[in-house]
Amino acid sequence: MIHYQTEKETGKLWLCEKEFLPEYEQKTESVFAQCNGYLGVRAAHPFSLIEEQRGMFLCGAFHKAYEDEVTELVNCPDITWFQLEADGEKILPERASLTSFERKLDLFSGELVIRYVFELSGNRKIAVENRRFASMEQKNLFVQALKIHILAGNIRELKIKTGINGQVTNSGVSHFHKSVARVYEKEVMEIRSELEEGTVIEAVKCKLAAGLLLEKEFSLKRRSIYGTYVLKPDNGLAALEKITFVNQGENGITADKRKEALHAACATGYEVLFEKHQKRMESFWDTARIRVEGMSQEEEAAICFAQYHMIGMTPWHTNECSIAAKGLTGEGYKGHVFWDTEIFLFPMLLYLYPKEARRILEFRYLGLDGARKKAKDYGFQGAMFPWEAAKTGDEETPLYAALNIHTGKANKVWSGIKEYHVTADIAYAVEQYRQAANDWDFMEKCGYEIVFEAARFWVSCAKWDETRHQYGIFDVIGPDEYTEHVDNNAYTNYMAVYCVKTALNYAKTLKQKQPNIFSVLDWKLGIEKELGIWEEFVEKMYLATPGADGIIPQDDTFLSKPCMKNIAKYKTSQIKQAVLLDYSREEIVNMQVLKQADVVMLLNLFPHLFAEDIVKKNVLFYEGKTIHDSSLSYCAHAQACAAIGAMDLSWEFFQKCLVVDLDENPHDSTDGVHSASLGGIWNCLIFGFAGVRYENGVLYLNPHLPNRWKSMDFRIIIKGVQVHVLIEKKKITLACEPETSTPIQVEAKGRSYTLEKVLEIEG
Ligand code: IFM
Repeated sequence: MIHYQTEKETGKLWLCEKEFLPEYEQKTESVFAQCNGYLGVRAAHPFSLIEEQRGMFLCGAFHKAYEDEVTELVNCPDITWFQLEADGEKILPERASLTSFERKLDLFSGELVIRYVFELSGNRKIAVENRRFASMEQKNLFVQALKIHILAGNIRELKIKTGINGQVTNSGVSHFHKSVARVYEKEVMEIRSELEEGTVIEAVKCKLAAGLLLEKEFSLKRRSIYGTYVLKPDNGLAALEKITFVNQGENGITADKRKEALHAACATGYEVLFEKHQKRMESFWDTARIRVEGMSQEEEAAICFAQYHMIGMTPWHTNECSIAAKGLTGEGYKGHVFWDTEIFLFPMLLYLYPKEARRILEFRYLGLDGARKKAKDYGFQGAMFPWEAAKTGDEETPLYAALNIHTGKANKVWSGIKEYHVTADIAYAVEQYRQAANDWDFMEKCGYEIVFEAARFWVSCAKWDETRHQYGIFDVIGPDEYTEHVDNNAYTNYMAVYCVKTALNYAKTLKQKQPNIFSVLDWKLGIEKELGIWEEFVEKMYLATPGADGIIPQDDTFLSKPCMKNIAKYKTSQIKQAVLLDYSREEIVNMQVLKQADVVMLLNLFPHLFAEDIVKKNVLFYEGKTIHDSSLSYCAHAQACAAIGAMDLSWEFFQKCLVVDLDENPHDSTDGVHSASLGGIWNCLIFGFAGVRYENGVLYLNPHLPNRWKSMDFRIIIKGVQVHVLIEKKKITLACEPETSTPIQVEAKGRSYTLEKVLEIEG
């Protein structure tokens, strides 16, 4: 069940919180956050609340506070706080004085609107409206408006205090070693907050939008600066607009330029700035919108919610940072980047915004040195990409997790050391990108090197298995994190072989057709002498095959472990990872129980790897053993079940993944939205329900629409051509927008077609 209400009006789709519910505060702050890829601001109330967890995060602004701390995305000085007094009476959102309330997010524009009606002493009543957005048109701008309307009684003066509060921390850890605040021209407040490597500059200007300004004064506090504005309502109305210019470092933007930008933005004002921002948002939606005939308003909102956040977490401006597991909406996972990005979030970018997809891969290219160092540190060759990345290619996974409250000991985190598959996931994304974007320039500049270095890593970590007379990859963690230290995890081995095969194909083709490029790469990496061993790896690596019962073993020992008899208890539990309350980690590792999709992920990435009946058997078999304790699991299963035509199950999982961030549990998403799951919603829609797959120059369409849906309408971009896809129960229509001179090969319903302009496939 979705916790929020939805409302539709022309051009708007609102996600609404209609009741004042402090216990949901931290969740709603994440869910309703304003993000533009450069900055992300949690949707806290303007007024202080005990339950609040204010936060502003800038893409790539990482810092490590102390030696034994982890590098994390820094919580930057807050700009959303306001204090309001009406004739000396403080306004606080307490239930007693609050007679009406709503906080709502327009999923199309990303505007947040918070409205309160307060009853004050002496039968006075005021309405307060706070609006804000993170500009997509000017990435440095965060724009807010506070409007006060007197509904009853007489109020002579409204005192509004607001500014920049640098007394913020990441859950108690302070990152800025220095903070300098000042006021320019008696109107622009600024704080420069210094990290070891970089500065965050926030400059604020407030503009009177209604009423009369009686007084204005500025005050400095330790690491904060405030302006107090005393307003006389005019016709019962007073309003202030607050524009913030946020910048990482100077980057050529001097104090004068910041002031200039603020003056210009203030002169333009909230409404016009918003219109411009909205236009940019509309252009995103023109490409991204998925229209489904037959879905409920809640489903539509949940899908738009997923896309809204994906748009907001994408770095549109740089390749120097990537997308974190919580986007820019919270401190969770320290702002780190996981395989979530390349496997769950990357597909939407690839098929809708290929330029940005390229940047995501360039980020990994820029991190190659860190990945090479990791490989070397562990005795391997090539590049071993970090399981958790921050700003570089260095491994950032903490070595120990939180203390076990019963033993007082810290649990060792093995994923940074053993979850190798991320290296193949990145290479997989490169190959997907090359195929769908046809971007050979990227391959020359970055792609070949990523794939070659990844291949060298895989070859170097394979070991000869005397019993099997094959190579194996030992002691790893696959995607299922409840199964540690296993040999020959099927997902890992298949992905590794795919990576090395891809590298080998490129190396051979380059050598033959573009020897100059090959020699430059060979000179840099020394790969030619290794091609023989790559070949041997591909031929002799052990790849699990289905047993007599059709089941592909997840790893060498999985199928010999005992089953968990009471698994149903945990599959249906409202508490995430409840299984860890009853079983120790060692016990779980030694049972047939999965946290999340593993073999099922492999089948999602390679739907044609096995015969249909084998795929079906394995999806159902492994789902039965999966607790779905990771937010990455429901979407993966929704997609996999759709692909095998298990539509009831698919629907059940789809409903669950739609509400991963929106459900009624107030404790979910408090430290940020679940990016991978949001990406997985898109993947389920496009790859699962619409059955899209672009492989080796062919666009495959094998739709499985949910029964209650009549049609699905969306766009994808293939080799630079935008294809408008309409899937109806008995018909698929494809139209190139505009008409293309590069025809696209299509395969649907067992037949081949060529798409040039419009293609209608009946049946
Ligand atoms: O990458 C995931 C992992 O697969 C499961 N635990 C959470 C990580 C970040 O989302």
